[in-house]
Amino acid sequence: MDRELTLELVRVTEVAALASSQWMGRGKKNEADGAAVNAMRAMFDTVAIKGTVVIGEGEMDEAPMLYIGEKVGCAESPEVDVAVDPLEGTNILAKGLPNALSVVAMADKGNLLHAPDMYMQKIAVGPRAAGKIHIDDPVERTLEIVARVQNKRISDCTVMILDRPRHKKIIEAVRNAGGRVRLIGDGDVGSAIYTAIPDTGIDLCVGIGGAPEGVIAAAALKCLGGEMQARLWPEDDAERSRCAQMGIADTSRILYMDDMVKGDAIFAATGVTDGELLKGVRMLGNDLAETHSLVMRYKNKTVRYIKAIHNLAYKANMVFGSPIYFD
Ligand code: VTB
Repeated sequence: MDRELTLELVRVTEVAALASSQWMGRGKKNEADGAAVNAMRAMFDTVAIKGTVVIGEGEMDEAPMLYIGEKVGCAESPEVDVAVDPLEGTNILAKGLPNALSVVAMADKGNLLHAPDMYMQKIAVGPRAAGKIHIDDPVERTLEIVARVQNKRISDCTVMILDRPRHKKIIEAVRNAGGRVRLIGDGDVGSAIYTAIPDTGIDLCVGIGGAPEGVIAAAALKCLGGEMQARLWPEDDAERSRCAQMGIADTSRILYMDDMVKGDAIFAATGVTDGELLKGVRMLGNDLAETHSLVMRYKNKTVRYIKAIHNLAYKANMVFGSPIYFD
């Protein structure tokens, strides 16, 4: 994968963020997601790759675009695997809450885990704790490690966890150990990434979230030198047989970074609503819109933050499908 692809990938998340942000706070998550998908799909057609969507909007029969197996890009090479989440946090965007992102990860063909749409148990940490944690450690022990390597007290550590009944025990355990908990409604791609960026104030991310989101987050953490460990979490026999089909017969198996993302990786994210890491899309008037993005690549470790001013009059078709204004 050429270095230039990193900047190409930002264009893809930017346009998806611009499109979905038009639905911010309107209570319509499906429309918001649809707008992100359409825009991202259209922009992918301008990127010089021969890409296959391995993590996308669903199976071919359930998603009209960016479905698993769909080909994207306008060139014959390089052959790459693409993992997309055009709008990570559809509910939070619909409610106008923070931390909605548009994200894409890319690796050489065959190098991304084709995670099925099911749950995944995850733990994510930044570079200082990478290599030192274990998914099966009690969270109290993980907190001790994360605090020690960062020269912090446990009481200074914040753990980001999806606000779900299934996390009741782990939330209690963190609090009893003296740690702080930030509960989020959605968006555990972001929370995993925040652990690897010091000024977000997030030290650890644990819990059960979507498996596709887990692989995307692993690609980002790989570029940042952090670590994610995971385990697929099938809920019934149909899901267990899907795991077996993809070569994971033993679902208790721990997935390490290389199991999820091999070799080089590129990751791009654009903020849709304001978040810990990126500002959301700002409408500046006169058809101008501002986006904030992050793009990085495992091979060279450069982390770029890109602020862009877009003139929507010049990309209305790409962003809106056709010009749509909410008067
Ligand atoms: C998480 C979260 C996503 O799904 O992966 C979550 O990061 C897991 O599913 O934004 P549940 O909502 O069933 O707990 C999302 O909320 C949506 O994909």
